Amino acid sequence: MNGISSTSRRPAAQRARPTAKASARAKAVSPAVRAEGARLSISSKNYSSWSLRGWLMVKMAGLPFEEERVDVDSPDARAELLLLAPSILVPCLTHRGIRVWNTLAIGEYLHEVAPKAGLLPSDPVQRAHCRSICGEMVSGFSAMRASLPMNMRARLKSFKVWSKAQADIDRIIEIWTDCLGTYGGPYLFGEKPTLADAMFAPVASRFTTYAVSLPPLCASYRDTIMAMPLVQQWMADALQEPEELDELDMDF
Ligand SMILES: N[C@@H](CCC(=O)N[C@@H](CS)C(=O)NCC(=O)O)C(=O)O
Repeated sequence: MNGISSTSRRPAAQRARPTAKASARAKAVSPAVRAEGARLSISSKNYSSWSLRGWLMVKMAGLPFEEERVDVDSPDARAELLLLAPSILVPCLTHRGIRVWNTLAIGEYLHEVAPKAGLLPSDPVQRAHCRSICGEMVSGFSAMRASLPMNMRARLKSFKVWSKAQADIDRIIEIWTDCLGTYGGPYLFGEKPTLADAMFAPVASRFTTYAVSLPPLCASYRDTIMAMPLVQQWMADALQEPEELDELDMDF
């Protein structure tokens, strides 16, 4: 076992059926772009927050792709992963012979190949806002990421949030409140999910896992994200995963 597997080998019954929304998203990608199959390397669906972000972005772009599961702890898999992503990190997208790693770069690449998918808002002011909060997610919130690692299966009712993580949470509440108030929800930039929602989806999962106290508007946004069919689809796979990590206090 080399640690890399492809979900395309799953029995048909386990594959998600295309929904009307998925077909609409697929139409946002031109036939030429669709024809040249894409691969996305990801790791654990229960623990890997960056994998979830990248996977949501590719799904939202409507680009057909194969998932490559990578066990980042296996030396063989790490060697193969190095061939896929110079950073040895997941996610990494390969499409038309182009490799893109780093989730923000993947999102920007997808916006280029599927401009009609609405991954970024069409209004330039909103687009700049969206890019800013995506960048903030990628480069910030290290205390929250370290002390509340994503663990989609877990539910902790009385988790003590330490002050530095709470400061990160407060800033996220500020970002969400601002976006939902300005653009009217239910997603951060209005009626359709954008890259920003993919970026913050693992945060919604963490807030659910650790029962983080939120104002009603943000709690409702958290629930909207957790109820998204794509997030539910990912969650169903996460629940099936055999891997368990004892050290919950790591950023994975
Ligand atoms: N900022 C990077 C973060 C990617 C990242 O940290 N990925 C983790 C998984 S969630 C990883 O590949 N870890 C592998 C390792 O540490 O060996 C991105 O945007 O893609």
